[in-house]
Amino acid sequence: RRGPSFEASHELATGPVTSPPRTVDGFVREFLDQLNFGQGVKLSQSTINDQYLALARTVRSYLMASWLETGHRRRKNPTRIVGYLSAEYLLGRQLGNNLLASDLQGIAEQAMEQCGIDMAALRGQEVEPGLGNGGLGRLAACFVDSLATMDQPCIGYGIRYEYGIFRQTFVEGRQVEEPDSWLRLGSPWEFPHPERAVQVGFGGHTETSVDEDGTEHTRWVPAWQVRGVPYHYMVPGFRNGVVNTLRLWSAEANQAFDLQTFNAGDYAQASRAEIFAENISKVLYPDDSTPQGKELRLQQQYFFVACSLRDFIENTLPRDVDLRELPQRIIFQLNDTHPVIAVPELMRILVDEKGFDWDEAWDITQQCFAYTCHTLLPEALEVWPVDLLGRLLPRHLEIIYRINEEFLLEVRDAFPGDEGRVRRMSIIAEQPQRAVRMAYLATVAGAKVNGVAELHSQLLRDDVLPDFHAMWPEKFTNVTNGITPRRFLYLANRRLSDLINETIGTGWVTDLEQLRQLEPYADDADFRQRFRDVKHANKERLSKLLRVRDGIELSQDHLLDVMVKRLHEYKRQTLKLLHVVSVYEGVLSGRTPIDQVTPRTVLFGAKAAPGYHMAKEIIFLINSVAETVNTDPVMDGRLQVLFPANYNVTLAEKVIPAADLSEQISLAGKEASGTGNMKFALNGALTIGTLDGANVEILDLVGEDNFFLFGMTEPEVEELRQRGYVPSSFYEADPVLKATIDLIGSGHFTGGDRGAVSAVLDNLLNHDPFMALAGFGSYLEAQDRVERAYADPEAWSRSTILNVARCGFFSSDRSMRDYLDRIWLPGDA
Ligand code: OAK
Repeated sequence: RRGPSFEASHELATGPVTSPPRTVDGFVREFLDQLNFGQGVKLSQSTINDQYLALARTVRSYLMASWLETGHRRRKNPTRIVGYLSAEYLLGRQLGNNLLASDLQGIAEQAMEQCGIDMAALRGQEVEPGLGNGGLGRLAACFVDSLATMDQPCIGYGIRYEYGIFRQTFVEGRQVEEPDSWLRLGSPWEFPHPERAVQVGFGGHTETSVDEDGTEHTRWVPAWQVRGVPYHYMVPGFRNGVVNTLRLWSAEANQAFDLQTFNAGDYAQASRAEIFAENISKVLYPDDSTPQGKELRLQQQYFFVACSLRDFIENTLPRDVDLRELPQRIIFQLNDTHPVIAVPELMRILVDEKGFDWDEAWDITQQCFAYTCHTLLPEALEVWPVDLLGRLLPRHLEIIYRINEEFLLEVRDAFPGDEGRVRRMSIIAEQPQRAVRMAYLATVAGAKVNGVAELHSQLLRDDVLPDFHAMWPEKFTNVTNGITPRRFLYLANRRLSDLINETIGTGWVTDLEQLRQLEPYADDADFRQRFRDVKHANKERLSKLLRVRDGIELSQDHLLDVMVKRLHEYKRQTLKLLHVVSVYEGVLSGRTPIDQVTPRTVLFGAKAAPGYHMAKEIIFLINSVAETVNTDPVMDGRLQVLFPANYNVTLAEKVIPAADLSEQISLAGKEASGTGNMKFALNGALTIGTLDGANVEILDLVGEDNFFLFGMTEPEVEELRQRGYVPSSFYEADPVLKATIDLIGSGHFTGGDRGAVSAVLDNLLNHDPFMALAGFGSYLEAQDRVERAYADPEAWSRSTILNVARCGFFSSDRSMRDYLDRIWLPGDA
């Protein structure tokens, strides 16, 4: 299609692949080619979807040469590469990011204009790949972005779910989940590679034989197999000619297996087998940090790590590399415990398939894995019942038992006579049922174990894995999370980026600490005005979007107070709601004159796990309060509660740059890190928050004058729990809290129906596991400070600018540096 020169270079396969010319005309030509030959339509007859697909494929064409070149360079230069194993990647839309990375935004816009096409409409056509639940999945996406930008070799391994995180709608205020069929209109960013498919076994039994030397050999005989087909995604670095690969696996039925059944005449069974296999990558489990212990989930986990290990060892690692050198070639980073079954899988490959003896295999395995923990909630720590695991992966269970046996010998050696410790540390839990503790397995096998913020890593050492820390203190380290400045500042907040570029240049995009140079401008009245203008324009943009997307009106002149994150009791959306109701109740009861209410819009965004009853009740309560407060004339429009449905990465990119106030109000000691907190601060919102997760580090960096701190410290929380926490005593002691809760309890927000909100209220008054009532007083007091500060626009702007200037630390590039220095390539530093 590109004429003889392209054909020739392709045919000879000697020189580098050439990209289309980086001109508007070159772009238009490639685009029209993609439309005509890729989509099979003429421009005049094309739909928006045709145009979007052609545009995406055009951008792909420009990145292709870099992709091939990067692969070539990596193959020539053998180093230790990162195999990031993650069950989730919450990528967000690809078009804008890839245009930004390839520096084609300007050209593409002009090209589309030349074709008479509205580029914004094409952007809107993309359905984001929502292959993750929340923080953990989005972090993985930020990390692969940073590694590409830093030209670090990395393969991201994961699952190509046919359905990502559900689409949330509200029906009469209640969450309804709809399937997310993100592939329906085409998936221009992926490259299927059926020729690189691998086989994955399940079930069956093990057989042991003894050879002439009397050595035992065990072999796993699976009962059924599925085919894992890799789909490759480009992960472009920021304008550096690097494109790494994200390799997501899709499960397919095995033709051979099906055909046998089919030929035997059992058609129904043949198609059942197909459905069975394809089910494995059908849908993302929508539970954020609450594992369900479902068999299909374990199948997903094993499926993708088995594919990934097979792919790396057989298809990526050069044939001539001795497997004893595996640790010099790969480090598999375990993104929480979801991929931990990779540990016995690698042992199985080395011992059963490659003939290594146990000790040597274990030595290799221990150098090939590192483990990141992303939670502190005990209920989030994955355990797999041994009967389930043994049924699905009998050989792996044997291997886990052996790992545990040898590990417990080590424990007895280190702590003679301490059988209590041995029981506590066993990888196998005995109560309430025999089960494998995946976090323990990961800790035993991993060369390093890290938490995701300073406080989290400390609690991990002291509270979650103290025995392991006592045994191997050097194993434990911290890497504070980060976010990619490309997507969450440059792409999401073009106006602020332009202002920054004009002021300090563009170096910050790949070296975020350069934002420090903005500090002096906090005292520059002209700069502050421009900073406010940016915020105002971002609010306007959000307001337009919400009008079209949700039919919601956002008031321009309100303080925009935002709480967006998964719905979880520990995150305390109810505390935010209690604040809202208290403001309303104050006016309703005459305690607060209406002209003393700071005009404020509270914006929520949150999905609840479909099986998490309490979370869904809280969503209903938020929607109920919103409806009443928004329409009650007594408030004179001064308090608005908005809850656009289906919060996702795409919406985050519009909401975060518009926010004034960032709500990070989890109970201290519960939020491992948080990453939304970083995104808001970097976009010039001030934080109201507790000393939890990475809030602690944000506060340290931005300073107490530029952060609204409230609430108990983690030790204070523990102390209160020890003393015996009685939530109702807070209710009795605080008349404002009492009036607030009584108003909800009266049925005021639910058309007089008191029962409709009783589950939430009973829980708060009688259990309140996350101490919302205990936090209420100090939270309200902090909100007062917010309003006083907001009343002084110059001082407020100064603080927001200092937040931006001092948050360079939270670049995921820095996180990746830390992983490289502390975990992946220690000694190279
Ligand atoms: C999900 C499933 C199991 C365990 C943890 C998670 C998870 O999403 N954790 C979140 O990870 C983020 C990235 O490290 C943190 O910022 C959040 O605090 C944490 O809840």
